[in-house]
Amino acid sequence: METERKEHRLVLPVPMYHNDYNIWSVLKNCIGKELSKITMPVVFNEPLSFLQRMAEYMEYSHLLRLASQQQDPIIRMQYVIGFAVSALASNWERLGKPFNPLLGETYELEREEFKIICEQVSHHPPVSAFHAESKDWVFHGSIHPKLKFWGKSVEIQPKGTVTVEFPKLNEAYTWSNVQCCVHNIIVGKLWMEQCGTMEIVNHSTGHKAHLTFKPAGWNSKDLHRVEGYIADKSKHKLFFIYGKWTEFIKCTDYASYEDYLKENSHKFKRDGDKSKSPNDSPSHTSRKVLQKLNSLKVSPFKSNSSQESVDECAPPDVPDGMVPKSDSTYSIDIPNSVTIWKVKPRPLQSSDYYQFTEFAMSLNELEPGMDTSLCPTDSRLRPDIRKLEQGDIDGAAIEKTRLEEKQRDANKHRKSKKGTEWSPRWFNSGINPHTKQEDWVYNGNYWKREYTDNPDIF
Ligand code: CLR
Repeated sequence: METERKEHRLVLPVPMYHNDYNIWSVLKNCIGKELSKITMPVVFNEPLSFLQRMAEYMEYSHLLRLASQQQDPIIRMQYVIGFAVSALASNWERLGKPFNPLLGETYELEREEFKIICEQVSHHPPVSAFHAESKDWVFHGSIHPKLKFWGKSVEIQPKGTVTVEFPKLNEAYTWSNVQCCVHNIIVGKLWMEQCGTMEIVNHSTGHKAHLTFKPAGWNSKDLHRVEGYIADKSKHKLFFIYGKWTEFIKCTDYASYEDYLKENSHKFKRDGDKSKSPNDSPSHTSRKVLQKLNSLKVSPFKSNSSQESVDECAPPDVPDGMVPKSDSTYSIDIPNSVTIWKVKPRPLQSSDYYQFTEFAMSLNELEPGMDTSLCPTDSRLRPDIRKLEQGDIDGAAIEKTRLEEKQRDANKHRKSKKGTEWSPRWFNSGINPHTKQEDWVYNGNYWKREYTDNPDIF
């Protein structure tokens, strides 16, 4: 399974075209529409399909290998948490819209440690399914991004569950991703946050991780913050988890966290009494400590009662049109903490290349040999995405329209003929054995590389 280490491209062929179009002029006509029905001018796109964007979940897949190597189920859970949160990191500042996958479009990626196959299994509603595997783990799921307009912001809920399996350990974990909110769609600069609760369940041992992705909140002090705990099956909290989905995830045993809370409330009083320096005025210090404590206390203690309120992407306390700044001066470090995951810095040129990570830069690369091996429905062969990548915006727009019309005609044709309904080629609809819910199950055939009777979608 493990393939040799290859060099991948580090940058796209040309820098992006920076547009100053107003996104609202397009979106105002799209209220209530399904994400797949929103057609935006290509200048709002990034040169990747949503299937490729899904493959970005894999950037830190080594965490799954580390998880599978642990004897202790709690440490395994820590790495699975690290993986689940790290999978969202590449979304930071990525405000280009990936191309809607065409029905039947596929995307494969083979790397040293894993291979993944993604397929657009349904167009209305848009559902993308994926299945990744390595020698130690399997990771699969499906995503149906659901769009909701909230006035000045848009909320995107990635409906669907994802599952990690460690076959040798006979263990499975499932969770659902939190929603993503894009703000300032009418005026100002777009910015994004991920909010809500994520519950990661180990179906074999009953351990659960309960994570809260916080809204930026007052003063943006909680921007990108994630907090929560790991509990055993009798709901005893064992570990405290904290970090930012854009930067890192750490954990410490729950007792150390509780001690830290107590100690810092004393410190808060002492500092208030003694501090003399002007920059460290009592009110300044106590406000800082208070902020810290508040931020720490919110989710773990109120998690059950406040679940509903954080689940909805409330309007932010950030002023309209403004982009909140992450406050890196205020970073908590609780004794006995271990870092589970840390983000890789973005490449230097990232802002000229759609804010891509190094991993994203490589996803649409046509590697030597792919011309003969690749399935003809692969996203890399989409002419509209390729043209945008090469900076040919007009060409990309023409191709995009052509492909969308071609897809519409094919749908009409299938509807008019009985017995020609679409069925996905690599996934079957079925029941997820762990959640007992409907899911898309990989049929195991893609990597045989027998690509015959390919639908003509490009
Ligand atoms: C976020 C992480 C989730 C899966 C997911 C689903 C839909 C994606 C979203 C992620 C990130 C933001 C996204 C969105 C679809 C469109 C939107 C790429 C990857 C971009 C920013 C376009 C916004 C334009 C609107 C204002 C219409 O697990």
